[in-house]
Order: sequence, then C-alpha cells, then structure tokens
Amino acid sequence: MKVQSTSKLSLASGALTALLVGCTGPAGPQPTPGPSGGPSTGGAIASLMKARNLSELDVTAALKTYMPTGQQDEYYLFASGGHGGNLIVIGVPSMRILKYIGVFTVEPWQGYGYGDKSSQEVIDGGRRDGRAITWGDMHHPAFSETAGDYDGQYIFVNDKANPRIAVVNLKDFTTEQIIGTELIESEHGGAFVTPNTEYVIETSQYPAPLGGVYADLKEYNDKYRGAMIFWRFDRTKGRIIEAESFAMELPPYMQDLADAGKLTSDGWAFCNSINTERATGGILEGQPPLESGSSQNDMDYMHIINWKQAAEVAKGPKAKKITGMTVIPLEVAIEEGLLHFVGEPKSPHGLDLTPDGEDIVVGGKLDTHATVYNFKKMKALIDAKKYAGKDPYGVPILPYEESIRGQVEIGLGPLHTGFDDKGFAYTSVFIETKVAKWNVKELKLVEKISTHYNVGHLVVAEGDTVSPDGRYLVAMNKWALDRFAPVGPLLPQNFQLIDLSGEHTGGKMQLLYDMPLPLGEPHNAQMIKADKLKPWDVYKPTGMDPVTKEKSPFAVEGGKERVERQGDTVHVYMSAIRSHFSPDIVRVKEGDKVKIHLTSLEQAHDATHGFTISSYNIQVSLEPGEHSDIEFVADKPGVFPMYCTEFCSALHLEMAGYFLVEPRKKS
Ligand code: RUQ
Ligand code: CUA
Repeated sequence: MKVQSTSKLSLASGALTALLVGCTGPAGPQPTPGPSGGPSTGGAIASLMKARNLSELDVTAALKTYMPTGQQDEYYLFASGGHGGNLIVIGVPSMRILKYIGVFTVEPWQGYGYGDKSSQEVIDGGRRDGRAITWGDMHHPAFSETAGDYDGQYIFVNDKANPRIAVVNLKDFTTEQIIGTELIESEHGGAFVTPNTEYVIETSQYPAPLGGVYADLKEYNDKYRGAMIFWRFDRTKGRIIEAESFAMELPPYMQDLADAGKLTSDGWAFCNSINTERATGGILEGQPPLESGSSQNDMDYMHIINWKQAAEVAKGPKAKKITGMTVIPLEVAIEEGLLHFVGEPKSPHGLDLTPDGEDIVVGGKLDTHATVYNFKKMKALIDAKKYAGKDPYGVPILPYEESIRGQVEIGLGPLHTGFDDKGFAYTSVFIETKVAKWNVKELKLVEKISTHYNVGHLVVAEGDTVSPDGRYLVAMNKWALDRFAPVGPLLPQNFQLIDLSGEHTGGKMQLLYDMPLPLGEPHNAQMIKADKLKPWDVYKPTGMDPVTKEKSPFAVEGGKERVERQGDTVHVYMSAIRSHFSPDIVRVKEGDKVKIHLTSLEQAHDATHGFTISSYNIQVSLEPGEHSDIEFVADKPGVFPMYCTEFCSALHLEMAGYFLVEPRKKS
C-alpha cells in the first residue's frame, strides 16, 4: 500500500509564496522579493523541491512545523506511553520529543526507581497485594482542571492492566503518587477529572468479583461486577486521598470510556459499556468467543451517574467498605436515583462531551454514525422518571429516541471525538482510517482526511475543555505499515499532526507531519498551550525532595558533608557540585546498611549530575538543588567506582570517587 496523501489535496493558489513571504501568516522576517517578484530564495527552494520531489503542499507542511534553533513550540502534547508505562512529552507543531516521564515503570535517566528512596516509594505505591508490577498499560492522561479548563498544575494517568492512577506534578514533571485498588481487576475509563479536579475517575473494564475474591464464571451474573471509582484529589496536598474516595458498584457489563460532565452537566459522569449480553467467552466450553458473544445486542448502555449526589450517599450508612474502598452498592445506587442507563448503538467506544457540556458524543465501533445525546433531555426524563424499562439489575433505562439530539453519518467505525473553538467536532474513524470533521450544531459532516493507519484516539488542542483552542489535531494511529523505514515485524505507532486552521489550503485540514513513536502503544494524549505550564528551573530551597516538594530533613549543606556510623548503619551526607562529590571516598564494611544522603548544591539551570555505584544497580539523577536518599545493603565486598553519570562539565570524567566495601573476616 502506497499512499501519497498530500498530493490529493490541492494547495490554495499562491499559498507557498504567501507562507514564504509571510503576507498572510503571523508577522515574521520578510524575505526580499527577487527579480521575478517571488522570494529571493525561490530558486534554491525550487531546486530543492525538485531534487527531493516535494510538492508545494509538502513544503507548506514543512514550513508550518519547522522550528529554527532556539524557538519553542506553542503547545505541549502529553502522550501516554502505553506498555512503557511512562508519559511522553512532545512539542507541537515541531513534534520534537522533550521528555519521557517515568510513571508506572522505572526510568533510568531520571533515576526513577534505581536506588532513590522517594521515587521507589512512589513506585511501591502501585504494588498490588504486595506484588511489584513492573509495567503499566497506560491509556489516558488527563490534566487537572479549574472551572473546566486546564490549569497546568497536574496530569493524571491510568494503568488499564493493574488498576492504578498516577499523579504527576507539572512543576518538575515528576510522578508524586501512584495509587491502586484491589476492588477491581482491570480498568479503562480513566483518568478523567471533574471540572475542578475534585475527583479523578477510574472505571473498571472486565468484570470480576469486587475485592479480588474468587467466583467461577458460572456465577458471572450474580457475583461479577463493575465499578466506577471517584478518587478524591486534594489539591493542597497534591495527593489522591483514598479515605475520601468512593466507588459505585455497577452491573457486570464491560464499562468503557467515561467522562465527567461540565457546565450544564456538571455534577454528572457518563460512561459507555459493551457486552450487556454478559458473554464470558469459553471457546473450548462450547460458547462463542467474547467478540461475537458480546456483539449480539443492538444496544448497550450508556451509564449516567450523578456523582455529586453519590458523594453524599457515600458518606452515609448505606455505603459499605470493600478492600478499604467505600462502595455504594448497586441497589443503593438505584434506590437513590444515582444511576440511569440509555441505549447506545453498535458497540460503543468513545464518549466525549461538547465544550458546553450539553451534548455527549458516542462513537459506535461497528456503526457508521456518531450518536449525539443531549444532557438536558436526559435530565428531564430522569426528573420525570420516564423510563423505557429496566435492565436485569433494576437500573432504569431512559427512552433512547427521546435522549438523543441526533446522529451524524460519519463513516465506518467512529471512535473518539475532540472539539475546536469554531463549533466543529473531529471524530476518529478507525475502520475507514480517517478523521472526520463535522458541524456540532447541524450534525453535518464537513470533510474527511486520511490517516496512516487506523486512527484510535485523536486530540485537538485543549479540545476536551470548556474552551478548546482548535488549530492542531494529532491523530494517534495504531498501524504505521509503510510510513517509515522497516524495523522488523514490530512497528512504531504513527502520530500524525494535522493543521485545522485551513490556512493556505482553502479551509481544508492539512496533514503536516508523521511522527513514529516507538515505545509502547500510546493510546491517548492531551494538548495544552505551552504558556499554561510554568515549570521550575531548579529546586529551591536547595535540598528539596522532588516527591514531597519540601526540603529534606537529610539535606546536606556545603561544608557539612560527613560520614556517621550508627551501629551497622552508615549515613553518608554527601554533596555534589561541579565537578566533585564530597566525600569522594566512602569506606564501609560488608553487610553494613548504607544511607547516602545526596544533595546537589548546584543553582544553575541545567547543571544536572548523576550518581552511580558500580555493581549495585544504583543510578540517580540530581537536578540542581535536588536531594536524593539512596539506601542499600553493602552485601558485596570489593572496590566500586562511584561517578557522575551526566556529562556536566569539562571535568565530568573526574567527578568520581571510590566506594570501598571491606570484607568481614571469616571467623
Ligand atoms: S481506548 S483507541 Cu484505551 Cu482510549 Cu479508544
Ligand atoms: Cu557531574 Cu558529570
């Protein structure tokens, strides 16, 4: 398959010249027109275009994404790292990778989980039932919001495989908390935040008995359940507080993507489901495989949850505790009117709220439509108790026809939708492998653009807030096929940057850039205006622990470096500054417990040091002003060089010392 996508779109006449001389774009350096009236570089560009076989459209795409050295991107894209369990920070429109943030998995460059005590404690927060989980199926990052808009303070992200949520502080792009629950065994509909980040939503996917107990699949209907968890986020502490969090028990359908209401629908949460057939698979047991067993019904159920009221019920006597989590039982949720359903056609998947919070767009994986539900209509039906029936568990079902505003004919396999600032929605169309642009008010398709290939999520700049920016869209494609030089059977994903401005293309969407992302399957991303983030340059005060954001009680001051022995524990108070560690010789005895309290005394931006001791699997990164505590048992006698692992200065190679472990005498 060879697709020359760019050639299909004709360039608005004179667009390249316009871009080159900057007469329609933002003011910039204006090249002097050459003798023919075109830019003086025109001859060189024309020959380059010819030599590289580039169309005018290709060149406009290059001009829209190229960043001269020193210029910075207008947006940050935070993409989930999929199996890699880390977050990937990318600049838009250049699509340059700026950082990987270790989240669910260790990350050696940042020294995340390589001997540093506080990052290890964060990672250990994600143990399940005491077991270390060394990967994560990271799906959906969500920025913290204030009044429904990104506030640039935190980003949350979920792990589908081992239900966990992580909290990343955007002051230093550091993971500060991982929290999990044994209530559920898998999840998908997370992380999504309520408009003021009161709660971070996480919803189970594959039903199982709540609380990690055993029941055979024969008891599926009675004993298996789903749940939506509302993790309480305490902004002053920057932590999720489990004791103030709660869950709602749900029927054993496979709950899928979720989102929180906003503006009109604030106080409500919405969640898709699949497999209302309650199929369990069982290919060798005479039953249909899950994929067909779960695709029998024409309709599954959107879950409509009144979380504000549920939060009150969770504080009362009707809630119960399961594995430490406050749970509103299904009967209570029904009795208190907290949970309603409405039918959703053809294997729903994505669920996205319009910026005004009035409409909910649902994509059906096996449908050709996106269905647009109206919150006010549904709320009126709920208030009037106007039901079309009840599900087998007694959950009231709203009449479908009266709940929707309409459907948009989009193409085969609509999944996820993002919004711009001009009243348009953009839906990924998986099977057709396109992005469809449509008018939200009129429910009319406007235009489609090809993606390469099989687009899953897409993200529009600030497209899930109350005030989207539009401008850029990134399509996250599952297949890359022929887009890049072959690298064996496992291929990278393909992120495609699309210009939504219509500038220089007569109003059409334009594909600007293909970016291979070769680290796990990055499911989703969030795009934020760069000026909303105000990350720190250095840690202040010097000696700060990046996880607590406070000066460590073990912080070391210059001139006060020392080694103190307490019984079999050796405390080493060590400083780092270009280009030495002090002390640079550490002597311990085999079997000693070693606690190295290491502070970088650097104040200069980007003056990062690293620290390793050979053979002990220790590697920390010390950003300017950072403090790190390294704890281990010196169980291997010998002579171990310790050195700085960042090329910090001309005498970086000399930033080294010896860690000596004297053998115990055999008696
Ligand atoms: S899902 S490709 Cu995990 Cu967000 Cu739809
Ligand atoms: Cu410090 Cu290299």
